[in-house]
Amino acid sequence: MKKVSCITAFSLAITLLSPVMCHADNPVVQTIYTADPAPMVYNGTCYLYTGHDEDGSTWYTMNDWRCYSSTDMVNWTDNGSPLSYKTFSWAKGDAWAGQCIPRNGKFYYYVPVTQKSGGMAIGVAVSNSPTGPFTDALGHPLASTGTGDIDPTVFIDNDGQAYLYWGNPNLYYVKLNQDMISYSGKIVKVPLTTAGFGVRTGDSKRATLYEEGPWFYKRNNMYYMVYAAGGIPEYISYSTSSSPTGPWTYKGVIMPSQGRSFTNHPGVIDFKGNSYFFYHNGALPGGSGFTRSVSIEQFKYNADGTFPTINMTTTGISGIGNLNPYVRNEGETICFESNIKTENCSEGGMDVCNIQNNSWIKVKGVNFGSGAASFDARVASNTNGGNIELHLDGPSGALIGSCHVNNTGGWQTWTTNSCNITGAKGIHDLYLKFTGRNGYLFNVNWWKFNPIATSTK
Ligand code: FUB
Repeated sequence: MKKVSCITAFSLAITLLSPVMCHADNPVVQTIYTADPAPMVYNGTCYLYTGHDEDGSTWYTMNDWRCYSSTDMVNWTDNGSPLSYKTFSWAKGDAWAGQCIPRNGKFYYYVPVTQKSGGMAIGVAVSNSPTGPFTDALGHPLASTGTGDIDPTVFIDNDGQAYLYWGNPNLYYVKLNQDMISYSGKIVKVPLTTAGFGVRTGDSKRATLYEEGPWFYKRNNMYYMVYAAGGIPEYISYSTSSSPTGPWTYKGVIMPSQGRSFTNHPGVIDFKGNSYFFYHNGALPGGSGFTRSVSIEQFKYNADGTFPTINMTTTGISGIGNLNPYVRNEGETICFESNIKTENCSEGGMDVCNIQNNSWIKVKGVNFGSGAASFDARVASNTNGGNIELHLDGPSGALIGSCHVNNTGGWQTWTTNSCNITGAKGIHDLYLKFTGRNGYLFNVNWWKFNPIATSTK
């Protein structure tokens, strides 16, 4: 296993900030920098596709996309990287903002990349699974105008017609064919009228507020185009239409400019009866316009379908339902964490790695019901190991059990360890707090509690 050096300014800052950040649930991912959120609802799960700003970036240094999933919107499972610019043989870099959509049992992921021949273009990758891996569907770009071919957004209307919009500074669209990997007709350049996209002043090149990052969808027969607006720093505005191809009417600002990132990028979904607004900022330690992080806010549409103003928070959102501790839960299912990383696991999926003394993982809203009797964890260690301390409601909250981990003979040599649990009843935030000596202690693949046996009469 390749150990990532995580004793960096980033990790140190996370650790130092832990006392104040331990009640925050935004940003969604703390193990890496993420950007350009693209949520997708499929089969009762919300998949969150993101871009990935490399540590220490001073430009949009982005090599792959990442995928997270959740059924409760607060505990997110890290599914690793489903797609890289390297998947496209004709691309040489710049895994910028994309969006994935399901159709006919397959998943189509539209992304911009820089071509080996120069200039950016829109590619499409396909997979049988929402978590990938995705393969290049065409072996060449799907769409290219030669100018600002970035930030594709895709939507399938009730009549089955799919639309792909994209672009900066122009806004283009095509009508995708049923196969989702070709289109009919020409690429259409949307007229960026001031009635449709607001008035920009002081910029001789742009008359309207539209900048980039469009997010296109329909709700209650109204079509929405939500986008990054206004230049530097960007804010999020939107326009609506009664038709999927406009004309558009400018509706105003949703999220004003805030935070340390001068770009922002929207993603909007309804999930399990709630509405969610995804965006990015520079909220993690070391965060900036090139080291961004995805966050989520819950909101309610106004009665006429317009947006309220949505501000960035670190508190985040309430979860939907509770997490069941009596089934296998992935170590990389995380609400918030301090000083860990994730990596590909030899047993499939991902595992939690680079665990050090006092690292912790918060899992929110765990329902222990009438009580837990014991705890199992799938662990591996190439050093002296350490302990998994199980605390309620805080990293120093009530201790309900402690599970020792020994050297297992390798970072990917897995064994299941168990320990007794006392005092875990009802609903709590669970903290897996890791203790031991210096250096990396052990890795965690999954964990599971076992309930107190109840008599069956
Ligand atoms: O992440 C790279 C670029 O920054 C995206 O394509 C834009 O939307 C902006 O977020």
